[in-house]
Amino acid sequence: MKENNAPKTIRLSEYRAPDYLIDETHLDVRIFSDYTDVTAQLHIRKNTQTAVATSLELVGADLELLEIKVNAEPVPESLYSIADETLTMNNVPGQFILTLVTRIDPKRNTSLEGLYVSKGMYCTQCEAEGFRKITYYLDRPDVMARFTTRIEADKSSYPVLLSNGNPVEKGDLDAGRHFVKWEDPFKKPCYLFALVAGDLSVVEDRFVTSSGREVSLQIFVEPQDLDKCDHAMDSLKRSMKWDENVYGREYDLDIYMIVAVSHFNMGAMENKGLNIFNTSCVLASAETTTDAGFQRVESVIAHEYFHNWSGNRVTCRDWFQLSLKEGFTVFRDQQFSADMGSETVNRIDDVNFLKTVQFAEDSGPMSHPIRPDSYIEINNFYTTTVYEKGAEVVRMIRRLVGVDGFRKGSDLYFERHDGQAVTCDDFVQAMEDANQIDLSQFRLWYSQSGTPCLQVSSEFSASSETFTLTFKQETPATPGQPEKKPLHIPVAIGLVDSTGNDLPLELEGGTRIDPDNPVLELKQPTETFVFRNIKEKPVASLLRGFSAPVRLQYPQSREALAFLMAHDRDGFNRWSASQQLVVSVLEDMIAGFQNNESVQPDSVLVDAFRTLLTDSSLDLAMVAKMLELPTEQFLAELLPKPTQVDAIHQSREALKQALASSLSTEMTSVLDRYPLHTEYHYRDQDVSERSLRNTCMYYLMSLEQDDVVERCLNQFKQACNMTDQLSAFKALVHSSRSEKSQVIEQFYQRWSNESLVVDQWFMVQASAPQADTLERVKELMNHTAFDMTSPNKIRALIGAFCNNNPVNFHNEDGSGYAFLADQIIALNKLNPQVASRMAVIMTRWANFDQARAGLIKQQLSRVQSEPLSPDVYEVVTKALK
Ligand code: 0A1
Ligand code: ZN
Repeated sequence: MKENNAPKTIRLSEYRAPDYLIDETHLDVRIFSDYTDVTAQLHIRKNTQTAVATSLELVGADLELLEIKVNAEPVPESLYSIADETLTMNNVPGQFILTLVTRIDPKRNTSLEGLYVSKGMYCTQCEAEGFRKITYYLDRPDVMARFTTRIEADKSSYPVLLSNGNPVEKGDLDAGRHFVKWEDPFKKPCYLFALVAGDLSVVEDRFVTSSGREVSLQIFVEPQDLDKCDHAMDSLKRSMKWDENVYGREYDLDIYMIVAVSHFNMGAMENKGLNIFNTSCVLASAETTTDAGFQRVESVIAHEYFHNWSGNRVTCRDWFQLSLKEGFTVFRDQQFSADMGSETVNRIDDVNFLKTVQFAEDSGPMSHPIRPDSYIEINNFYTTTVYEKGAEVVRMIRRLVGVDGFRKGSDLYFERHDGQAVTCDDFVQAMEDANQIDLSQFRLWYSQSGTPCLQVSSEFSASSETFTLTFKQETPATPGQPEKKPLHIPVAIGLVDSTGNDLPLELEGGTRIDPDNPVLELKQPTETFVFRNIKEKPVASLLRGFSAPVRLQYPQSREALAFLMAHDRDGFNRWSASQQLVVSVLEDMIAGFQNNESVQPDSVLVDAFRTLLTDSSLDLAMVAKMLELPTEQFLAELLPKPTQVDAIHQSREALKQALASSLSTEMTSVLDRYPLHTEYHYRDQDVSERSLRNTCMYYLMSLEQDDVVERCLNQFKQACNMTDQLSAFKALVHSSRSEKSQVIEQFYQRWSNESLVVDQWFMVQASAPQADTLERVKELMNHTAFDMTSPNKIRALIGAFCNNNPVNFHNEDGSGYAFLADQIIALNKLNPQVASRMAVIMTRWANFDQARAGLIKQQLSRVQSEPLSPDVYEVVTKALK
């Protein structure tokens, strides 16, 4: 671990092409019980395009160098030096074979980068810079080599030995050992290297590509999970087909392997031909996985598969370009999920996430553009900005060039850059070249951070029959960017007449707006659009489908919102109107709370919700979404600062109860209309029914009346699937009913052997609003099922408490902050990546009142006084700047 002597800042402006290239990488990995030896044979050549240096600098971390040879000759110690994670060699030839033997200790590697052991299985994680923990290398994505990998291990403990590409040789060795040799025909950067050794079972299937090649599909899991692979396999086949149909992309190897591991820092990893997945993103069964879990598996399987083209065939030149592969691939997986289910519901979920998490990130001290210009630790930049805002930027390009234009652009991009390591600018250039358009102002979305605020005003003139919309855009200053330029913003709109129809849009001057894609393109700080032939005052529906990642400020009356909620042609904006209506009612209640008055919710909202619950012509999935109250975190992000933690919580609870009591008849009849399913199917209708029933149950449980509690207990006992069981479990545990301790015990007894269900058990308890939750969380950290080396467990218990339990985490006595700081300090040594993710929570101190802000900063300073990993160092230093 590098310690507090201010780790170096890496800058995009200082990018230089590599002086040396590696054409071939031959690895021989010999796994022994106490250590692993890696022999790397690297075919190195000077990069004639750029090279000035005659010394070669390789990077490595936590390695013991046992041997070093150039063209089979040992290198004398005087000709190389090792210092601070580098191996420098002077006077190397223009082309040569470098042989290195390094010894590593995977069993003691708790960082989960490089080669490590998860539940007895060896596996790797090399993105972004984990390969340097395996051997000294040019660990940068613009160095691409062809790899062969020979793995050797004890046969009975590690019968399965996997790496990228195709197996080309295998055999038995002395002393019960065996080996397998793999060859990957595609050159790749080392971050896509992977290796697995374990005792795994496999589920197999096949896929025939559009050109008729047969691909063998294999999912490797622990034997007890064999029955939980069907959904992942099915999702994989649908992803392969979809990428052929929608992007014309075919799979390129004979095998596609997925391995599930329980200890994993992220969701999954797209290593060429050998994806490694967090078990939570691959395993699914009716009994153990919720509908949301099924959805997550489908989208992560798709995401990693799509990387085969957007990431692997065409990769990133440097890590500043991360959004080139991640923004584009998230966009692709979002499109896929939309095509597999409800486009609108998927869009709502994605936007909700963006507005809750990314908007918060972009207004805090870690704010950065989707293409950052500097970093200390690249692992800190796997963010919602790079991923989700990056996807929004790609989505806007598609909106600007149209669906066909976008396909032309992506075809050109893949064709032009296949086998290369390129930049975000190359992607935009391909879109421009394929469509002959100018995206020069649009490029600012890549370099400018912060969420633009879009203020809109409107005016109807009956006499001139015009409707005028004025847009004013402004992006607030962010760290390192005091001045902002106006962005190119596509705003999809409709003007809705009193019967709910969209009016034809014609601007003064005669320009007609395409009725199939009605978009206004903003480029100036202020722009005005005058629509003519508008005979009655319309209701404006703005930013349909959330056409740009901006904060829209357009004050509309509650009646107008209720009208849009019922009539907007755009499903996303129907939902958005319902949320705005709820927020506006909550604002009244919060103000009341602060004056010690109890405010009843406006009848406009109660009536609108009644319609949702009773109108049988409405789409069930949409009804369920619209009835969901915004989370406290969403509200905290949206409402003025300092965040009124308690007022938000109490008012939201009060609103929930008021709605439950005014609409209890309608909600109870939903429970009757959609009784528990006796068989589980993951299909739209069933998912919507469960979602609506459980939402109503959640409202009704807030009243804590005996009949509902009885119903909830029955659902807990009788549910045939995890969605229904967990909903009932959560409603009970978050109530103040005495039955809950028994339910907590029963749930654990039933599921103690299912690690992913135990995660849910931790999560529900950690997010309980009751005042004793922190004590309970501390107790649970001593539970046999808790494991401080497992990121899933840490996220489920510590993460859920700090992220999903605002009233308790932000307790004004500071106990939540002190608890989090203790965990960051402990994790900093074990797993810097996870520690730094936890530290990010503390960067939001400026959003809170002085007392809380002071307490958070005190804890940040306490963390800062420790010897820190670069990961935590960067976050804490930026937070305290
Ligand atoms: N590229 C993967 C995400 C990933 C990133 C970093 C990791 O370890 C530090 C692991 C996975 C994806 O986008 O799915
Ligand atoms: Zn990705």
